[in-house]
Amino acid sequence: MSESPVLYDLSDGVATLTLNRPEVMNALNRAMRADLLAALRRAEGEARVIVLTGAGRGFCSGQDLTDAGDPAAIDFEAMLRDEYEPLLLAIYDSPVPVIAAVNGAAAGAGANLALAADVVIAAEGASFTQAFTRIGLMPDAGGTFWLPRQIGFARAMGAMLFADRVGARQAADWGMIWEAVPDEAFPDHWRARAATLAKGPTGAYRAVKQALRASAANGLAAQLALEARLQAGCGASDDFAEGVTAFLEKRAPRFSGH
Ligand code: T3D
Repeated sequence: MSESPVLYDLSDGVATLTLNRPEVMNALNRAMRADLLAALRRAEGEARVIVLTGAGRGFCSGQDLTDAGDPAAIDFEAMLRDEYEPLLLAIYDSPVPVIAAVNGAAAGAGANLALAADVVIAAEGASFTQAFTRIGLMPDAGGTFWLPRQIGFARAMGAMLFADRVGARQAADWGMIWEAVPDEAFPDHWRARAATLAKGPTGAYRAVKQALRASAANGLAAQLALEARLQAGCGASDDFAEGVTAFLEKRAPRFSGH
């Protein structure tokens, strides 16, 4: 039996989802999309943080260009709506933080899958390429949503028109990702970051995600009202009580995630 296109590991509250088609730089075919969605659903029920990463030397090379048969027969709208959109929304709406640990090339929908995560940590040897126009397509998988917000309109436009490979260091300097880490330090580094979030106040993280996501559409008054409502929830949590107690007792907090 062939190996699953997405490997799943749950350990100490961290669900690690590894895209596992290294021979094609983890290109997304239908089976991988279905497996990834199932893995995300499973993880959000049992993990306190989710990590997406890639097997081998690539993160994800986007749509499997050998998967679709006759390109003229592809129903792009249906495929994006039925297979990509649920994946991207599952990451965006996930109740626990999602880290993309980008170990190598991320291209096309693979780049935008990474950018959908809450935190992107990349090895310095990794890169992000809006490869779509190289094959006569426009960016999809949320790229036209994320990029102008993350790096501004001019850089987003350039990245999409020229389809240049943007190295991890530059991506970090531009604000496209959280951090670029030397290759040799990368595996230990993202694991340490994931462990930190897995031991943190999960409800507060959920509120952070909700508030930041909503800020893209809200005016100030609506955002202030949302903050007040979400903070009321955080204030009623066990984790807030534990955080304050730990502070007063001058010790590290032990957050339960409740
Ligand atoms: O159906 C639709 O098309 C609609 C949806 C579109 C969404 C999209 O994602 S469109 C964009 C699709 N992706 C790309 O255009 C990226 C294509 N790949 C690359 O640009 C490069 O491979 C990478 C930058 C990712 C990595 O470059 P490099 O030099 O490190 O590796 P490589 O030698 O190019 O690739 C290694 C192997 O993976 C190679 O196979 P081989 O020659 O060893 O047998 C290559 O053909 C294969 N591979 C890489 N990307 C894909 C792929 N095979 C299938 N699909 C791929 N996307």
